[in-house]
Amino acid sequence: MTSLVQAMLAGDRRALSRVITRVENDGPEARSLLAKIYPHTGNTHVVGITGAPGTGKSTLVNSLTQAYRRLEAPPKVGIIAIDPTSPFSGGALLGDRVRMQEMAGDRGVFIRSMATRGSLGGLARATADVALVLDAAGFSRILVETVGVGQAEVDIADMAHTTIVVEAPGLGDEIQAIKAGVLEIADIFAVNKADRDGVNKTVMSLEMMLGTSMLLVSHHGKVMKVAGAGDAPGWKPPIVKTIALRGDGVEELLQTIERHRAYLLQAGMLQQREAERLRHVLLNVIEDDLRQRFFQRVGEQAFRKMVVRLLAREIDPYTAAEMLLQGESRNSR
Ligand SMILES: Nc1nc2c(ncn2[C@@H]2O[C@H](COP(=O)(O)OP(=O)(O)O)[C@@H](O)[C@H]2O)c(=O)[nH]1
Ligand SMILES: [Mg+2]
Repeated sequence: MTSLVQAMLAGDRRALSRVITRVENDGPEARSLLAKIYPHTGNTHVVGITGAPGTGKSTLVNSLTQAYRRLEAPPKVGIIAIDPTSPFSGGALLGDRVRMQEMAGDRGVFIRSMATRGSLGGLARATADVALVLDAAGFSRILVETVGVGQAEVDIADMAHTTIVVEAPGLGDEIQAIKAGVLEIADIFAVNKADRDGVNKTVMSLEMMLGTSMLLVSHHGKVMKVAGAGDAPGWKPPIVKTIALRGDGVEELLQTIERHRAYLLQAGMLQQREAERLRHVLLNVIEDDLRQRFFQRVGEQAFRKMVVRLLAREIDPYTAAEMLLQGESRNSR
């Protein structure tokens, strides 16, 4: 097992695939692998790419990766796709897959798609673990594509150093397409499909929303804080127009990501974000472990019986929880 980790650290791609598979499968072996890997991590920049289905996230990840690989000193780029319709997961149109294959020949690029089954929390943890492996293997930029629906957007913001929210014209009413919650997580907006009618309208509604939320923030006295970027005072999320299909604007997007990274570094915020990220990781693991231990000790059956009693109104949830938890400590003695 140690030699597997060594091979992976030395750049062996097959070893990398195997480590990732084992880590994804969870369990004691995964944990001991991660323990060996962890000291070699902390050198990557995770970029989350989120937005509604069809906005062009996969296409953007594709052209962004190629732009990174064209740099004079190209970083190794890891791609993690959580979107089941992503061409990275094999679920897209033929044209997209052909483009993916071009990239698959590049040894500086590693693509992994994650299964969406299981709990959202479990998926977030698995994604974070895979990112750790890629980090240790020297992938200094990791692009994570997520389905832009619901909780996943927030989860990715917890995990990423830089979050890009992708918008596109023609997704119906602009204001509706730009959900309020998204403003809080976006470090950068990419308005993709700039070859289409209505781009400027989309950009303008974004600017308006950003302006309004900035006004609101200063109205409440926190003048320094602007919208987006979680707690990054002084960073106003830039809006970058792209045509991902042709690669237009993608270099500017890359430069904007790097500028955000430099900004976080300079303001001492990269460290702070990292600490926040790790706080989430640790809490995630603890929550999962507590739940697992609880069921191991109390048993599914006792839990289900208690649900039946709840249903019959024989007992209330708080008393039930107390009883189950007490039973747990009795059994563990
Ligand atoms: N016109 C136009 N179409 C695009 C652009 N980028 C992506 N697309 C197309 O939009 C569709 C959805 O793209 P995809 O990357 O799968 O979106 P995702 O669901 O957000 O990952 C595909 O047919 C792409 O070829 C663009 O810049 N302009
Ligand atoms: Mg996609």
